[in-house]
Amino acid sequence: NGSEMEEIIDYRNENYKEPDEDLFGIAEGKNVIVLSLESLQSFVINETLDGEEITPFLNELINESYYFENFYHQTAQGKTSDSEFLVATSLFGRNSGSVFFTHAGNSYNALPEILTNDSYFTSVMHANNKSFWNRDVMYQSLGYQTYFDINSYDVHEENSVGWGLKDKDFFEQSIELLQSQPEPYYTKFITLTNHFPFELGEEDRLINEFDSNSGTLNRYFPTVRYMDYALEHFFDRLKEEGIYEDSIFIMYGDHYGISQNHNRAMSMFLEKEEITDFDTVQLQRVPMLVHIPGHKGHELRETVSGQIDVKPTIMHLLGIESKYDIQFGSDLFAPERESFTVLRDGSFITDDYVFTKGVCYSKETEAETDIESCEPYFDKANKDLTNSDKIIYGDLLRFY
Ligand code: GP9
Ligand code: MN
Repeated sequence: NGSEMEEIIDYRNENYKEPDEDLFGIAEGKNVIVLSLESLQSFVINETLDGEEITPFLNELINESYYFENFYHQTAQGKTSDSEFLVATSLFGRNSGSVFFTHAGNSYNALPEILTNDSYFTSVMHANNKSFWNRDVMYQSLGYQTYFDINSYDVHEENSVGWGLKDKDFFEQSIELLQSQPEPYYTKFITLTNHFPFELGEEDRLINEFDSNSGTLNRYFPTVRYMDYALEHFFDRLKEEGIYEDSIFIMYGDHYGISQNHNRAMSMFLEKEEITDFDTVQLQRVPMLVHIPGHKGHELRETVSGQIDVKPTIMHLLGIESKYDIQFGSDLFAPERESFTVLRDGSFITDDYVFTKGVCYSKETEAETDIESCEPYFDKANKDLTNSDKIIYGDLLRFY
């Protein structure tokens, strides 16, 4: 109702952070290419397996990008769809089920809608059935103009593995679709090959499997390596076609690929005695890159952040104010941003602490510490989640 919304607006205003003046509008009028990277977690970045880099292309690209090394996924059961929702709305998905199914009819004022109204052409490219995750319905609520689903791709046995079209073929076939769009465009790509159960043909295996008791973790490395290879090919093709220079790139891992069921194998790979609850939270980090061709200021950023922060970040890079938009994240580049993020299960992370399952951990010692150290953040963590939930359950943005 109205007064509930007033409170939420006040909360939003208190938490709003001004953008960095030097970056505000830096990508105005450029194409925006968003890459949702299936099941990619940060623990593989700049790591090797049997002496081979797992993500050689991304490791290089990170040096020419803003790379957020403490960026967390905030998804729950809605997996990819939760990540899409977080990025589009700067609201949290549900703590169970998927908001893509339960609240597809709400008003959202989502990023695609904002950009469509700002004369962008907005689309999603993903080689799956359009109704998967109820995308065909939800994408309309989010304001996408077009969804290039499996029917836009030539998919057959030879170019498929696991869940469907292989990433390299997906990107290759997407070039033509990109070129069919009016500029500037905002287009999100959702990759597929690095999806559980991480199947891959022998011809695409560029790195060994890991050797542990978990076939899942073992197979994860070759499929991550393949996705990295497909991305490299995509960037090469974008350069060849002259698309690269006129675009900016936002790339992130959508959610974890390796669940806690594989902790023993994971502890072998990380060379740790065991995977603690602290480690489990830290393993929820996913890569996040902002790559602006020709830009000189690219650097590593340590700010603790999450998918909730992507919407204001993109808006500000494109020169669009976000002050009057209801959001629970803040611009990753905002000079005054608070280094903080809350996960959907209520765990939260700051520069110095990790709170999870009722325990406060010091990042420095990785051990339990006084609960008092985490207490100052309890209220914010709780309000971020509950206010966001109120908006979704009450469809409150229809009043705004
Ligand atoms: C399916 C793909 C994978 O279209 O996005 O979904 P997920 O299982 O990761 O949520
Ligand atoms: Mn996914």
